[in-house]
Amino acid sequence: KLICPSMMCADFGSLKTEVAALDEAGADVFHIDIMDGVFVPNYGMGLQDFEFIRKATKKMIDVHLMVKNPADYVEKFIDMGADIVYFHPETDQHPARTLDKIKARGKKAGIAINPGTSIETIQELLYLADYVLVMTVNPGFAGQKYLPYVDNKIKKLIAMKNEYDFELVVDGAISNERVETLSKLGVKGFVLGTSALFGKNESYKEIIRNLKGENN
Ligand code: S6P
Ligand code: MG
Repeated sequence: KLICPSMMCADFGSLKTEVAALDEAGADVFHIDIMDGVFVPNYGMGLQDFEFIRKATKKMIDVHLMVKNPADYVEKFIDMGADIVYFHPETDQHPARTLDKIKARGKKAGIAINPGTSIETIQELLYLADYVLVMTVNPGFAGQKYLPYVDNKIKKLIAMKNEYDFELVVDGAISNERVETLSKLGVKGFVLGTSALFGKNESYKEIIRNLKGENN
């Protein structure tokens, strides 16, 4: 099970302490949302935030590019220390080429699939992707409602993941209960924001310990 804190939900007034606490609590991958105000109607974190977090932890960092023409930026994020790069195939003229470009740099390549994007439109890319990030909300904002119709797509992708050789990660309104049920079904990673991790009374350590259970 990979626990991936969505850092746009962290308390930016004490970002260093937040990163250290999550790191120590057993977070596996720090999830950085980058938005351009065009592909999604919002602005996410910036390069400075990414750099700051990269310096503050040795854990893996993934960058979730919600931007048009992501190929222009993948090298930049890899140079800055991203371990996994996700982009939305519909934002890129040549998504297959961009996936190869990320892998050629020795990093993990991921595609992010919007709730309204069907598997058929990205199926060939599954051969090239190391990770598939299934959006369970429309991208752009934290604190939204889970879209239950995506469950069907998650199940289909779980059935395909061995043949195509990718791991599944879910992003959007992921609660404790959903980590539990989806993990049993075969989802590997969980991007956690306001639904399960941030702004709670329990410590990150307690939350992550409970989420991971005894065995993993
Ligand atoms: C949304 C972004 C996500 C959110 C995360 C927040 O566009 O890609 O990573 O930050 O989903 O989690 P929650 O539990 O507040 O929906
Ligand atoms: Mg995200």
